[in-house]
Amino acid sequence: MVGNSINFLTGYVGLAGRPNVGKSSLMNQAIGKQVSIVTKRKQTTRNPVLGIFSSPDCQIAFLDNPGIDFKNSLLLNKRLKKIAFSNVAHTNLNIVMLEATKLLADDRKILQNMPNEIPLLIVLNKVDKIRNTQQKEAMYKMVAELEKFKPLEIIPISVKRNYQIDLLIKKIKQNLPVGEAPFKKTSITDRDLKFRVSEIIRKNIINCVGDEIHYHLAVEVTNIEEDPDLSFLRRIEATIYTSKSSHKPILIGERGRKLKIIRLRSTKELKNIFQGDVHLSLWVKLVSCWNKNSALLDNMGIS
Ligand SMILES: Nc1nc2c(ncn2[C@@H]2O[C@H](COP(=O)(O)OP(=O)(O)O)[C@@H](O)[C@H]2O)c(=O)[nH]1
Ligand SMILES: [Mg+2]
Repeated sequence: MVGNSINFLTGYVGLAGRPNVGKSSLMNQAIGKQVSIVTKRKQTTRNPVLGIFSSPDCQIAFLDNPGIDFKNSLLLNKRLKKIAFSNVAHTNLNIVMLEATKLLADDRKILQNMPNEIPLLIVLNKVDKIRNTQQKEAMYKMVAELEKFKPLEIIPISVKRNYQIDLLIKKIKQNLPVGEAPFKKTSITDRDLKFRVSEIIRKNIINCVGDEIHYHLAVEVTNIEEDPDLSFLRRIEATIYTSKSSHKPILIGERGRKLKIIRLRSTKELKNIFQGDVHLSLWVKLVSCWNKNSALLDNMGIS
């Protein structure tokens, strides 16, 4: 336990918003490590990820949530929406993240559905995209409209440019209760290694394939084993599930080329995490309709 001082501030902060607004990026930036994966694609975050920010006088447990999409009616998506809303129902403080350049119907719907009794900060991310006076004025108008949701504050930030992230942390801190740190100071997430490894592999797949394919795949790490004979080389085995037979050859690529790129890129990142050598084996397996299959989604922790 750290921080048993009476001045120590700590609590859970929920991150909610549309897909792709930059929730996972913010959490990673605040913590200084890749805790939650980030890509250009929607639906990158499926399982909520807890990211822990520690400083000498506070500990913030960020709950990074899947993006909320009211239009997509796939079972996977309905579950993601349910998970996100239930995760912001028991926090000390919530952040709804929007893009500074646009306020969409889904943003308003998310704000309307946030629990009234939990303090709210609204964060306008990607201000680096605001280039002219017109866009600036549009943002001011947006701020005026957002006041009706009664946030504690509306804070413009840019994760990309590291603009006002420290200010945001300060505002979060000011609104957390006094208490003992729930996590070790050195912990950055409560997720286990298998989950973190599977997410890194999934990120590299997403970066190598199109949207249509990434919605239909999942990754499971089946084994992580140290080999003491080979200077503690780690052998990692993972299966990539796809729900469409036509996607299998695309994932594997001509003469296995695509899968090789995915394997090499993932291995490089995993070596950094483990600070040592890694041998990664990947298999691709067809499991029809995993994203519509309630039992399989339960297995993946998406319930
Ligand atoms: N221009 C710009 N892009 C950003 C910023 N923050 C995040 N992004 C990008 O937005 C995309 C989605 O980010 P991600 O964190 O995965 O969003 P999430 O779906 O809300 O978790 C990624 O391509 C990020 O690099 C920012 O401040 N400015
Ligand atoms: Mg995310």
